[in-house]
Amino acid sequence: MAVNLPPHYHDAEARYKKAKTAEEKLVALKEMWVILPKHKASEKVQVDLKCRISELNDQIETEKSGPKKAAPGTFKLVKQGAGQVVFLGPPNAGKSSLLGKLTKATPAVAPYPFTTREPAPGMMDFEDVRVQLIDLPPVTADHYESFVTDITRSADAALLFLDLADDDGPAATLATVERLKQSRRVLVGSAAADDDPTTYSLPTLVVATKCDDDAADIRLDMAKDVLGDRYPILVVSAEAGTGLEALRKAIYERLGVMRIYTKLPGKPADKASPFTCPIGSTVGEFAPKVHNDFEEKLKSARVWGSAAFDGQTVGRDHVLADGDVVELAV
Ligand SMILES: Nc1nc2c(ncn2[C@@H]2O[C@H](COP(=O)(O)OP(=O)(O)OP(=O)(O)O)[C@@H](O)[C@H]2O)c(=O)[nH]1
Ligand SMILES: [Mg+2]
Repeated sequence: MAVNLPPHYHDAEARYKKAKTAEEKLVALKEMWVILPKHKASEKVQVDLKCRISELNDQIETEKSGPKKAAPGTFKLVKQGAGQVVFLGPPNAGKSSLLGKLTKATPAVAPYPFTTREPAPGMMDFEDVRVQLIDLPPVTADHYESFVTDITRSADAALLFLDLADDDGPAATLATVERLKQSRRVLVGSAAADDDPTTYSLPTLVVATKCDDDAADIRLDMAKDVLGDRYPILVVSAEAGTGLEALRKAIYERLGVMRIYTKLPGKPADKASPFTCPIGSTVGEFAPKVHNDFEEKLKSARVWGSAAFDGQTVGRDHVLADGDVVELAV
């Protein structure tokens, strides 16, 4: 969709291009953000601006915090599957244990805090899709690995851990939320309007772990008092295997994506490996996922499922639904 940008947006963009320092660039980008009309047609530009503003903020912060320490690990995790979900929470809450239960990964698990030091990915199966889960070192008021800032920027959702075997569990979980906020990562329960370009909002589910503990119920009530209804809460036990299937489903649903199957003319649909795209995507938005060329060259599509009748020819603006089968034509 074309975006009509007001002339003073281009003036601000010119200032951005001329800017020499990160601070000057940031000022110009923030002006562009304020001027940019916020509607569906400008969504791509909004995301791009937010990314650049956040990166510059991080860059300025790192520069201010002094000379770089001997190359602390930067972790580039290639996104795979229907979405990327990061594990955030206090130490010893059972993050790595859960990763081991939901995926084939074999992270270190230990009965003491600060066991996990580096990001550890694993792929979780849910029906016919896969979701990438990333276990991270714990986040507390005093312990924060700087790479968490980068990894949370690229993630699609977060699991926030609550330890039901620890009396301090609710307070420790809140401390994680507050520490992330300091690094402009805001964990949100519902898709609230996100007007602040300097922060990243991550759709979040609370995972209350170790529900096999004798006093888990009492602590869960305490946690509900503290957290209110900010986040959906899923109660699990990695040890007893409780609640894991419901959690898989909730994680997939938190991603806000739908499954689309493709087919070639005259052939049956490929039901083995669906594509995924944001709920509400149109044919025109979905097509480039299959091949970049479709962005320009797509002429029409036939749709089975959400169309008025099976195999109906539809245009780029047809809104797809979960489970649709699509045949694309150039
Ligand atoms: N009772 C019980 N214990 C659990 C459960 N899940 C994990 N644990 C125990 O809790 C301890 C910490 O587990 P980890 O998975 O290492 O916790 P973590 O959150 O990854 O810890 P850090 O890496 O230090 O942040 C271990 O002793 C686990 O055996 C559970 O469902 N029930
Ligand atoms: Mg761990």
